[in-house]
Amino acid sequence: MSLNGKYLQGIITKAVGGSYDVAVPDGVLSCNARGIFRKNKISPCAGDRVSVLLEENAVPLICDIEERKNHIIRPPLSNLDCALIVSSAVDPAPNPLVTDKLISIFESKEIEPVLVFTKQDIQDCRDFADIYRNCNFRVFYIDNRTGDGTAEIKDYISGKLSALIGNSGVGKSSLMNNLFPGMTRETAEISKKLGRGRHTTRQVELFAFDGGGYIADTPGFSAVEVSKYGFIPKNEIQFSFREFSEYIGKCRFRDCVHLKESGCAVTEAVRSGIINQSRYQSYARLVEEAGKLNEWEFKDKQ
Ligand SMILES: Nc1nc2c(ncn2[C@@H]2O[C@H](COP(=O)(O)OP(=O)(O)O)[C@@H](O)[C@H]2O)c(=O)[nH]1
Ligand SMILES: [Mg+2]
Ligand SMILES: [Zn+2]
Repeated sequence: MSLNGKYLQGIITKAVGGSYDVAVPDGVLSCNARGIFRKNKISPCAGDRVSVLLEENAVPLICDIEERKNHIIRPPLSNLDCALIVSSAVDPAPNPLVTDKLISIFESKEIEPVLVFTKQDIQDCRDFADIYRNCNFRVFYIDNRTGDGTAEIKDYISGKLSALIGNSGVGKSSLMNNLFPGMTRETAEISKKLGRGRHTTRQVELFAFDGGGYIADTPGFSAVEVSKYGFIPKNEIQFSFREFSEYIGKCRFRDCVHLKESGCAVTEAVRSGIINQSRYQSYARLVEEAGKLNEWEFKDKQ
């Protein structure tokens, strides 16, 4: 049967300079994209679900992009189910504010934040991890030297589209190597041997699990540039702290932002120890930062 003129459904696994790898049921096609996307300022990116037109003697052509469930601009990724926020117990130590900011942004995009802790063999950070477990986030511990914990996380992310996020040195490449035996991602040791810095830039690429699902290996996805991933309006930040939800709406003032207001159910829960202090401090910082951004925007428009 000829495939000429047929359309295939697939997912973009790699996008480099106008050329796209699309995983289709029988393999991976190297594709171009219709000019209309560029004209409409839409860049097809990894994670996009697309329709590819096959024609004789022509490069397969991406004709249609399914509506995105969510999208991140830097690194460009669409349709994420979950964000694996990787922190190491030490070197570098976990950062509560950065962690909470990332969680907040992913929650606002309806991407499930999942916490992954490495280097427990060097230092214990269970107290920090428990803050998140108590808020009902999934928490995984990985020992990248032995591979302990890899099977559990693989089980959880199978069938989903996820991305590894975290600062340089937390063990993302080591985890990829453990998830895909036989694959060799460049870890800190290898970079050193090759005389390169840690920040070797690579393209975003999705790697397929045998049981379905993909993981994005995203070197550019560092926690340092967290503000680039998204911006949440000041009044909406409260909704991205899931443990606040049962208190929101119960404050004396309807427009309460849960900072200094009297009769605030959220700050009351913080005082009585139900809401974690460190999480609340991050919330207050994010609101403060968003307030400044709002002000600047406002000034711009005057
Ligand atoms: N002891 C220990 N070292 C780890 C663990 N995970 C990663 N490392 C080390 O931490 C360093 C940074 O790891 P790498 O995978 O390159 O981190 P990346 O920058 O996030 O990709 C390397 O020297 C790894 O061997 C772990 O669970 N335990
Ligand atoms: Mg790495
Ligand atoms: Zn309140």
